[in-house]
Amino acid sequence: MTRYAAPGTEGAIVSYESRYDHWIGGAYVPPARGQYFENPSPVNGRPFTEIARGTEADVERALDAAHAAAPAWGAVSAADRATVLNRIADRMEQHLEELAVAESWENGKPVRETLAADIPLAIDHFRYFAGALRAQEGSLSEIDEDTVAYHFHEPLGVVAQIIPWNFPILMAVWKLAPALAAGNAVVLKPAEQTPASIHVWMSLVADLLPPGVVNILNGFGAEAGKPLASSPRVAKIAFTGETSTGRLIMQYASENLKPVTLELGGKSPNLFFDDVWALDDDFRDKALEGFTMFALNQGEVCTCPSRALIQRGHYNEFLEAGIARTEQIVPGHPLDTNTMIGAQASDEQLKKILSYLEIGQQEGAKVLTGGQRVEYGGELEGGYYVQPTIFEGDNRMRVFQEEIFGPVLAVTSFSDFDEGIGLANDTLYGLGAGVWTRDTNTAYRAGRAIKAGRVWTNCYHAYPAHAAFGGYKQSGIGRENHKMMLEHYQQTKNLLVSYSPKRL
Ligand code: TXE
Repeated sequence: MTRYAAPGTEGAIVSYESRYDHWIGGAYVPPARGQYFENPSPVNGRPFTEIARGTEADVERALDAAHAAAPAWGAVSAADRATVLNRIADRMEQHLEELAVAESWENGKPVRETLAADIPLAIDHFRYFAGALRAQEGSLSEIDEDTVAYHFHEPLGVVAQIIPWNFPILMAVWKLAPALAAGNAVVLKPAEQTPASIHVWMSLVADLLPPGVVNILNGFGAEAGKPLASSPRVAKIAFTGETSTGRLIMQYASENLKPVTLELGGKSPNLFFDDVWALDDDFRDKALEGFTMFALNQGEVCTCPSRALIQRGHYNEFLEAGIARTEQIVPGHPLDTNTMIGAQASDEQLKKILSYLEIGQQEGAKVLTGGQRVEYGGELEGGYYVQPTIFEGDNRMRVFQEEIFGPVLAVTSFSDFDEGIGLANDTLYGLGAGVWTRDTNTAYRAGRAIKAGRVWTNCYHAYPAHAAFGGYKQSGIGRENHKMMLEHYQQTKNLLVSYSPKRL
């Protein structure tokens, strides 16, 4: 077991600046209005740095820098752009622990996850898009024997990216890697709850990128995000966040007819068919692990498997074992490598989760385990901690229908395939889902029948760079990850050429 020292204390491996301005054109630029806001760590609720409060004037400055940098970056050869991406990955790998601790301290998530998942996945994302770019090809259509239509990929130019607070570095990288690979310059706005770790990342890789190719604009949604997403000077807006914010982003973009990709909320079902219990112990064990995944990242994952649907044949046994397994999740200090559940990302999010713990009980859902805030003393005093909680109820309840974004699971049963799929699809959302069965026919039919962009089958919460990720229904528009993302950040140029010596 390792216990990393908190930033600012003796032996710490990451140090934050006491203040972060905007990162624009390869340098720190103070906010036009001179205002800053405090950034607390969820670990103890205490501010550890202050952040520039961006407004429209800052957005314009960031866009000026991005426009100045975009043509030259777009003209860099694919091989050289790929080399830059690979160098960024190498640099991140050299500083893996530092980035992991920075991310945990700012977001409250356990360092065992940032060390093993968040940062390695981000590193791999850069490497994947470096490779995908090298392998990308244009195409040609033979119109007739003397006429050819060539199709080229061109960068969009300057793109806006607005990200949330649940995976600050990984969400930034999911958007930055394909956009940079495709030859664009970026203005990225981090979430106001977690703006600092992306600056730790930026300072580590700044020398590898030409100035102005990546600009980090700090600030709040309405003050900095809105003018960015409303600007006619961006060629695309990529957004991850709440569904209602996604609707606003689309409205802003429609004014200037700009394309959007939206990665929004979810209420993902996790279906356990009867044979999971009847089969061998190893598989049962794996499924139980899948059941507890609702608490991963404190439940602050858009694909959180927040509804467990268990087939009736073995409902009681499975649920009992699932509760026991959930109670083994180790809570504690996020910088302790033993800890499996850390702090919620913000005070606001903590309050939202606690309000749902009350709502669930008011509407008659039964608490099977958890249900309380955890208040530690000492170093963790003032932090935002919640027990993993399981509600039993029915799918019409609010705790089954609304995105809580905390370690809160709603459980119910189903009798047969059709009822299970009906319950799985009875939600406004369609981002993720899980299916657990060894019956290949059931697995295939369930996977195809669930209206969600990703259905994990006999696994959950895996996010490889080369699998497409995104939502059906109100969970979003477009995809992230996978080489198809390059085209989300490119224009298609068609040259239609006649080689015929004949007159028209
Ligand atoms: O999201 P917002 P919030 C869900 C989750 C959570 C809830 C609220 O249920 O409890 O949303 O979180 C920027 N114009 N998800 O309030 O507001 C904002 O500054 C432009 C699911 O944090 O959507 C931040 O950078 N930008 C989700 C980003 O949008 C605006 C992850 C996300 O904030 C803006 C996060 C505006 N008008 C929350 N308003 C997921 N799908 O992963 C806000 N922003």
